Amino acid sequence: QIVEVKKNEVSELKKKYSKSSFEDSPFYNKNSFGFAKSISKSGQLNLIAEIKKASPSKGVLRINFNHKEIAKTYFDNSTSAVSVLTDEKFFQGSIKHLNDIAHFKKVPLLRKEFIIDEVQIYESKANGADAILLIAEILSANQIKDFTSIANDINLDVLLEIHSVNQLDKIDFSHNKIIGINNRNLETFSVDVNNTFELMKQIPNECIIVSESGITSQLAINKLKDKKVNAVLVGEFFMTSANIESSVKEFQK
Ligand code: IGP
Repeated sequence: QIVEVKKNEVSELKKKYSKSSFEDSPFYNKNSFGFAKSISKSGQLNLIAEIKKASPSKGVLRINFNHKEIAKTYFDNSTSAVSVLTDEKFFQGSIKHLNDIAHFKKVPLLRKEFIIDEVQIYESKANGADAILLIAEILSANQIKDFTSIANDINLDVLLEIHSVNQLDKIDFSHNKIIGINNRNLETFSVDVNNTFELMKQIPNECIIVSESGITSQLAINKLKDKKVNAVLVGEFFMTSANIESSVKEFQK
């Protein structure tokens, strides 16, 4: 269903823009902040904090949502990177949020979107992203390979997301070194951090591992630290917190 919506969005986007129209953006020719480096600092569990107004399973997560204020809180509390949802239909995000935040960013920005066409990769760069998400489930092995090269050519890192063993054979780990393991089952929406530990076993050691979704407790954080996971991606826990700043601090203890 999401992919159908994205196909329409992409065809609209392509009517308006081509690669060259994005090249005029002030962000396009600027160097990126290194996402891979920032989320793989050794001896710590690096935090990628997400800006996510709503989710398909829970609806609106935060009433007084202000993307710039949240970004500032994340920047000022030494997060390793910030993830910005740009999908409008299901997450109430916007590409404008990314662009606004990019003007005062202090850490690398990940564009959180369902990418199915290269035009979205150019659009990401033009709006200040340092990295993009690719979701193995909705892409072919060839698309993963091509989109990764296109992104890397314009200085964007790629976080490749998987959530089950079925997707492993689509991946060439010599090209995709940053692997996100989604703990959320996309059919039932249930979350289980053990999914990270199970899938990690099948991924080469030199990869950077990001555990995604459903991380809401210090217990989960400690387990992830123990197993030497490089980074966590946390959205809902912060979005539903009365005090984002203290929640971020608590998570980084
Ligand atoms: C964050 P959570 O449970 O902390 O809000 O999860 C992030 O992992 C989640 O938003 C996410 C996502 C995605 C959203 C992971 N993969 C793909 C949209 C598309």
